[in-house]
Amino acid sequence: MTSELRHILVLHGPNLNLLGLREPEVYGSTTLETINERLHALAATRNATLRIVQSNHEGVLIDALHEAREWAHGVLINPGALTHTSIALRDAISAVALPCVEVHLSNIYRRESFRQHSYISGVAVGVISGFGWRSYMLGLLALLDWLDER
Ligand code: CA2
Repeated sequence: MTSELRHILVLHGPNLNLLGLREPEVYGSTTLETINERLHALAATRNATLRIVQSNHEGVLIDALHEAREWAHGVLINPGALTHTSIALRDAISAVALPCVEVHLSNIYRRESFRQHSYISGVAVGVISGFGWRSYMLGLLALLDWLDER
């Protein structure tokens, strides 16, 4: 069965541009560019297209979400540290009312207590945390399956 064509916004939050270049013991040695290539390849197998935005600025991520109302079917997001701080990002996800899957490279529940609360999870369809770069692949598959069932 061929799925309907889907358009997905992928958002990477602050500092994720440094992936693979710093702290590989925490976040792995795979670069963001490689993750993006793998996401595009996976999306192509599922009749999905991706627009990918990385920003170190909360407002840029929020603007991308607002614009996505016009074209996207869903959102895959690693909010980075904004996960633990940003009510504005949570409100934007809630306002655009697009299904959103939250992903994290690390298992945030095994880390410092300040990382163990997410403002985003309460407005996400689901959360995948702790599988390194594979969290993104699992998250994309979960989002596309979720959309297929609706
Ligand atoms: O595990 C994740 O994916 C995080 O969202 C990553 C965030 C962190 O603040 C969250 O608690 C969990 C940090 C992203 C920063 O990425 C870096 C990559 C390389 C070097 C330094 C930071």
